[in-house]
Amino acid sequence: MQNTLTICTTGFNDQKPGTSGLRKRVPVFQQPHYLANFVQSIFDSISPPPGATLVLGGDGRYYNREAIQIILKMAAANGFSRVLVGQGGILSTPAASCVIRKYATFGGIILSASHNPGGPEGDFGIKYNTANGGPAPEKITEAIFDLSKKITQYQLVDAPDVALDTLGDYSVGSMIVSVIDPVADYAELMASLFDFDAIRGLFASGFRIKFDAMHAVNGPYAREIFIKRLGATEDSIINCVPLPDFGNGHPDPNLTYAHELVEILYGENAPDFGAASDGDGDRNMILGRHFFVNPSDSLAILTANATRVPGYSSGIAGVARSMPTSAAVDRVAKELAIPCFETPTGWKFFGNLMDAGKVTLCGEESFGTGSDHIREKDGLWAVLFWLNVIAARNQSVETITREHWAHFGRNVYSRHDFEAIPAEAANGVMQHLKNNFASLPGQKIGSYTVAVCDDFSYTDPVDGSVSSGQGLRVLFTDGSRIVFRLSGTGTEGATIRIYLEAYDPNVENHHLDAQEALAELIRIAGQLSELEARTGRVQPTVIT
Ligand code: G16
Repeated sequence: MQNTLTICTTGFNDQKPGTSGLRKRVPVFQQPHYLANFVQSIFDSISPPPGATLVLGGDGRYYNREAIQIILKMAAANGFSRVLVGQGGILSTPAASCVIRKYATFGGIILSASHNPGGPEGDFGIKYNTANGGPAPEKITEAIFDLSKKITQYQLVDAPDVALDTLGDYSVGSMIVSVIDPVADYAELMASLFDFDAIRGLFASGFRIKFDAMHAVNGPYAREIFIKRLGATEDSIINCVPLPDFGNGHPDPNLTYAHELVEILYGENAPDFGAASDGDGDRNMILGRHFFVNPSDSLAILTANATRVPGYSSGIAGVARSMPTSAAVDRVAKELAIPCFETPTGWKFFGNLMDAGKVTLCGEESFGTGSDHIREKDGLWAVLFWLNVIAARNQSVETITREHWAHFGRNVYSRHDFEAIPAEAANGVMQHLKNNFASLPGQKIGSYTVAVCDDFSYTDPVDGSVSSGQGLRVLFTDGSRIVFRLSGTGTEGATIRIYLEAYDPNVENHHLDAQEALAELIRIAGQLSELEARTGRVQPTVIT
C-alpha cells in the first residue's frame, strides 16, 4: 500500500503553455506548488488509465533533478504503474519521443526550456507528449491551462527519492520506476535509418567534423554515435559534458550563440563539416567549411536527397514546413510531385500529418528538421542525414548547397529577432501592422508591390481543428514576403521575429550574402512596422 498525500493549493494564472510547453524562470518554478500544480493539471487532463506507463526525462538543466523526484511521486499517486526515466534524469527531446514510441507508453513528460539559457536564474520548462511521441496538441494544452487556473489540490506519495544515477528498477509507492540508459534506444534507431558504414568510411578517409553539444544534453549521444559507433576522432566533438547551466552559455545553435563552433568552421584549417544542437537536442545548425546552411535550405536539400539515405530510399510521402519557413522545400516537393503542407510555427502541428502518413519529412526555419521516425524535431538525426548525403555524393556541404540553388533557384532568407521588448510596445507593433492591412494591397513600396496581407490561419487537414492568429504576412507580387510574429517561447518581455524571404533563380547572384540580397526588404519591414519608433530598437538581437 502506498501512502498518498493530498496537498491543498490554489491555481496560478500564468501557466499557459506557449509554442512548446510551459517555460518560465527557475525561481518561478521553485515557488511552492508551482510545478506540482502544473503536473497535476497535466494528469487531470489526460486521465491515465490503470496500468499506464509514463516516460520522464529532461535536458539536465538546473532544477531537472528536483523536478523529476516531485513528478515521480505525483505519477505514483495518480495511478501510473510504471515510469521510464533516463539515467541521471537525462533524456534528449528526440530520445524521449523515441522511447515513448518504442515502448508504446501512454505518454511522456519532458523537462526542458530548449535553447533558452539555464542555471539558477535561467529558464526551466515542462511539456507533455502524447502516445505518438509528439507534443500534445492545442486541445490538450488548453485543457491543462484551464485546469491549472482552477486547481485546489494535488496528490503525491510519501516515498524516498529515487537513485536516478543507477540503472535498474525501483519502487515509488506501488509504482515501478525503471532508470534506463538514455542513449541506447535512440542510437539504435539512428543506426537503423542511416548508412553507418558509409559514414564510418567517410571519417576514415580523412573527412573532419566538429560537433558542438553546447554543454547540453546531446553530449553523451554524440559521443556514443560519432566516436563509438562511427569511429570519429576524439577532437570531433566539443562541449559534450552536459552542465546544469550549459557552461553559462546560451544553448541555441545559431551563428550568434554557437560562435565557438562558427569561429572554428570559418577559421584556418577548418574541418569539412560542423554542426551544433541545442539544450534539449532537437535543433541543429549545419555548417560547411566557411559556409552556413540556412535551416530552410537544409530541409529542402534533405528532401531532394532523401532517397540516397537507407531509411528513406523508397521515397517520401510528402513534406511539411511551418509558415515562416522559406518555400525552398515547396520547389523540391513540386519536382518530386509530392504534397507540401504549410503549418503554424510549432512542431505539434506536424504530428497529425505524420500520423496520417501524409508527410515523411518536415522542418522549420528555427533550426528544426525531422521525420516520421519520431514525433519531435531531431538535431542529431539532421546531422547524420547530412553526413549520409555527403558520403553518398562525395561532395562538400557548399557544393551540395550551391548545386541545389542552381537547380531549384535560391529562396534567399533571413530572420531578425528583437528580444526582450516590453509586451505593450511589441503588441503595438503588431496592431499597427494589422491596422494597415486593408490599405496595403496594391501599394508599390520601393521595387516591391504588395499583393496580399493576412494573419495566418491553419485548418488541420486531418482533424479539422483551426488555429488562427499565427503570424502577420505581407506577400509581394513577385513571391517575396515579410512575416511578423511574436515568439511563443521567450520568458522575458516579448520577442518580435521578422522573417524575410525573396526568390532568386539567377546563379550569378547566389554568391550574395543574405543580408545584402535582402537589404531592401529589411528596410521595408522597418518602414511597415515602425519598429524603431515604437520600440527604440534598431539592430536585431539575433540574425539567422
Ligand atoms: C519550439 C517549437 C518550434 C518553434 C520554435 C520557435 O522549438 O517546438 O516548433 O519553431 O520553438 O518558436 P517561437 O518562434 O514561438 O519562439 P524549441 O526548440 O524551443 O522547442
